[in-house]
Amino acid sequence: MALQCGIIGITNVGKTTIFNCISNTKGETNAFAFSATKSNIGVVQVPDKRLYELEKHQVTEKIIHTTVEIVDIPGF
Ligand SMILES: Nc1nc2c(ncn2[C@@H]2O[C@H](COP(=O)(O)OP(=O)(O)OP(=O)(O)O)[C@@H](O)[C@H]2O)c(=O)[nH]1
Ligand SMILES: [Mg+2]
Repeated sequence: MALQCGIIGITNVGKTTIFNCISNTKGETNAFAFSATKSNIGVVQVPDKRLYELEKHQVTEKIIHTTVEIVDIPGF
């Protein structure tokens, strides 16, 4: 895991909506303030074409792309 980041902000501004767009996990969105009580944790894949160029110079058994862990934190 290369990087972790959190989405923070006041309640009902669309944090979970953004989280659902970018991560592989789906959190519950709601039109009511303070609806979320738990954080949602998801992983974003970070494909990088440059790894294939590097592999031409240094052959590897497997190419593993990095990921970013993203945490959707309940609103303040
Ligand atoms: N008009 C509009 N509504 C939005 C947008 N993004 C989210 N919403 C709506 O706003 C409401 C709250 O969205 P959430 O993503 O649940 O907000 P949140 O910040 O995660 O809320 P908490 O977890 O309770 O803090 C939902 O009804 C969404 O459909 C947007 O860009 N525009
Ligand atoms: Mg939320």
